[in-house]
Amino acid sequence: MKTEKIPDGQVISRTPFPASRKIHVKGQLHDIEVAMREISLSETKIHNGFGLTEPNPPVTVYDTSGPYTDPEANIDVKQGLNRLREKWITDRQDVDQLDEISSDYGQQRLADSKLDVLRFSYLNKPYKAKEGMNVSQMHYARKGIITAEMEYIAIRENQRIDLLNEQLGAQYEVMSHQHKGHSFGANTPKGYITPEFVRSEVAAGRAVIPCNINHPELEPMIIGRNFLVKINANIGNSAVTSSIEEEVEKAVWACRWGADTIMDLSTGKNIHETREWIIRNSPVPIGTVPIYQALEKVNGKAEDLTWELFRDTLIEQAEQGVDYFTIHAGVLLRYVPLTAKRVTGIVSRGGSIMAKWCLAHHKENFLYTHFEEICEIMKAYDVAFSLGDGLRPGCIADANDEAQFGELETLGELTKIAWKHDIQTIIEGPGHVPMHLIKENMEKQLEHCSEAPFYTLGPLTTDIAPGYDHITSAIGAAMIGWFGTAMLCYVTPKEHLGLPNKKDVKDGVITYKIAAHAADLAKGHPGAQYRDNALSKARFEFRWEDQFNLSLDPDTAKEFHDETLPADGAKIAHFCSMCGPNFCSMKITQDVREYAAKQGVDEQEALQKGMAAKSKEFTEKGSEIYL
Ligand code: IRN
Ligand code: FE2
Repeated sequence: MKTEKIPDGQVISRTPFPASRKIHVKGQLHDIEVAMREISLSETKIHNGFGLTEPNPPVTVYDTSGPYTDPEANIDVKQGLNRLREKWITDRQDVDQLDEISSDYGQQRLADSKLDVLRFSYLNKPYKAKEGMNVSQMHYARKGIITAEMEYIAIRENQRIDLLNEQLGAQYEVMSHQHKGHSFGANTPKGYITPEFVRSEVAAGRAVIPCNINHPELEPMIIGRNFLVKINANIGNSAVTSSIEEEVEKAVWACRWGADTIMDLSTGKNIHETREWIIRNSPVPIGTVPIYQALEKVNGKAEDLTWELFRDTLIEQAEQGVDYFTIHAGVLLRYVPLTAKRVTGIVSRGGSIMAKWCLAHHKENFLYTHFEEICEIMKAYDVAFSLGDGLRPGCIADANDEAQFGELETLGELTKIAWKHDIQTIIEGPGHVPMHLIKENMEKQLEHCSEAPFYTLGPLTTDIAPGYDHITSAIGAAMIGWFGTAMLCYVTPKEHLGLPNKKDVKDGVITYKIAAHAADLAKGHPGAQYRDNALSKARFEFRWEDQFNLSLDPDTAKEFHDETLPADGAKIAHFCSMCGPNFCSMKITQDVREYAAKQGVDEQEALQKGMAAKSKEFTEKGSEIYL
């Protein structure tokens, strides 16, 4: 067998973001340190002739990049990340550490494989709930317990520690951090998320915290419509083009640009090892579609799948630490004929596998008939359900049809069963849906699935732009996010065309960050707008570097600016190459304000005068817009 080379630290992206550093906020209820990113800003020059300046306080942002962007973090991919949750988990005293892996396949891999990846010493000893115990966050939440994970999330979601303290009379503190007492400008909506609010949302099933007890490396996050809208990035090899090494880097890369969760959709022969690598080195929750690996085990023959084999696969992956499973249990035998007249039939991979199995055996989907047994596995490790939309529409013509909504009703029925076992559950959604049909999706999901979080793939709002489907889908994603979808599954520019490369992954993630943030603004999430305000203020004051540093993708912003004005001086110039020095509206407004201050007239009056002057200048220069 070919041995995969273990990547050394060098291949993993570790560059910190410009003008940024990691800060850690200490918990109040638990011994936790919540990681965030702080962007420092330059001063504002006050134009009053005295050369005075005014400081701009640093901006703290939600950070998914994990320790990779922290130059002080000691990272060795051969060891995996620091197991920060391990103590939280063992302190609850409801888990046992097993002597060995209990899935047959996992044991076999361990015995057969000479792959370096299996050197992780603790791999042989996964955690599992003690007999009869349930270790899901929903279970704790319903018992009224605020876990360390919940407090972590409350601090993280707020971003603005000053407001949290003010509202709670608490004293959350930033550790090893010189700028105590943040203040972030006046025009930000006030609001806060408390640890108790996190608990109550999880208890109600309106939010989930994907956090397998065997993935102690993750930094807890929450998926729910009363929190920041999250995004998922799919990664996965194809046998031909990718190595394990590249897969780990792809995960780290996706997190760097803002992926809140990663789904490992790997297929092929080293799937177990690939997943181990990714989980051990991932600061974000990992999801999988276990039926893919089960299919691999029966050499791609869907009809050969059995419940026993699937069950073993679930245990194998749960013991590795997968945080959520896509389970296509809603693809019922009776729905399959409803897809016959569709333009694109069944487009879900998992959905088509289950449909094929159902038809071959003329039996009900075994994921449906064994659902309660699946629940027993989920609660022993705290794996969350992502109930798959195996019948989602694959084109505009098929949107909102009977097959799609029939399955959605079944997913609602399964949600109730999962909740009976206190299993955290999210619901997967479409797909391809034109804008005017999007709202109905959200309304029906809320109604049928009792407000369990919705997690959609886009939706793509048109089919005519292959090569640009990150955009066709971000339009739908922004809309459905605004309507209440909790997590958006990204689509890359390569969708429908090929396997995404590194650039595609970044483009997909940034595009979805935009959709998610646009939805957060529209929903009025407390704290969402302050970054916009800080960036706009920097833009207006021609603090170019600050504008780059506050942006989602500082590298590209700077690169584009450099393309036409590469000189260092241009980074302090009061114009850019778009309008040039004479026609910058922001410059004109500033001139007007200064003029008004000097003249002692009000801005309105000055504007009249100033605009008249500019109009004269414009006419004199020949009234050309593009010089
Ligand atoms: C998200 C919402 N609906 C589907 N998804 C994602 O699509 C799902 O979580 C998985 O990552 C991917 C492929 O799923 P299928 O094609 O097996 O359904
Ligand atoms: Fe599609």
